Amino acid sequence: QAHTVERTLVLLKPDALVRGLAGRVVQRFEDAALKIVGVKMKWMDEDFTRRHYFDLEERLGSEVYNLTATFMQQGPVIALVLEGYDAIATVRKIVGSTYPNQAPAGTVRGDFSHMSSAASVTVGKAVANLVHASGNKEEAEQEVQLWFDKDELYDYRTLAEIYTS
Ligand code: DGT
Ligand code: DGI
Repeated sequence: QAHTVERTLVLLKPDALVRGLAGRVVQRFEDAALKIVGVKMKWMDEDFTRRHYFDLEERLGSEVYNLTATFMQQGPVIALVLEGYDAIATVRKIVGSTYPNQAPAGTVRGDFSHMSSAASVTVGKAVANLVHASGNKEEAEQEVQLWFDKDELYDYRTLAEIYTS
């Protein structure tokens, strides 16, 4: 399959911000030559959380939804739109699996967190996994559209693009 330029949504969740990890997490995406084409800070409300995680309750049940929603609203988040070849899969690779205890070292979740879903259930907490990243093309398109107006996304060329074209 051909490699295509994609855009994907990343959220630095409240745990990343309160731990002061935003810069180091963004650095990893820039290091992988992903281009930042949109950024905003937001404190999610109930309505917007529902729209972002519109299918989470149906997929994983109301307990997981409620824990996740409360967790996402405990502080502000930073939303990024990243662009690059196969950006959706590339970002998921850099981020690592949903449960940080299963995410390999070298990934954001593997390096900066260690929580399991089982542990989160016993302590009645959300999985503090630092970032959200769109899971596939359809989700990416829907999420970028939910979070950003067209005029909040920017087209520009990186130095690499300028000197290789
Ligand atoms: P994400 O983390 O928002 O990027 O979403 P994914 O695609 O990595 O994971 P997903 O969509 O299956 O789950 C969304 C969120 O729901 C996840 O970040 C944490 C929460 N969650 C998922 N499974 C569990 C669980 O077994 N226990 C608890 N407490 N939360 C869960
Ligand atoms: O698509 P619409 O329903 O006309 O517009 P929208 O409510 O999705 O929001 C427009 C812009 O505001 C879009 O860039 C998404 C952004 N937005 C970010 N956070 C929120 C938000 N909109 C709402 N309603 N609530 C939020 O918390």
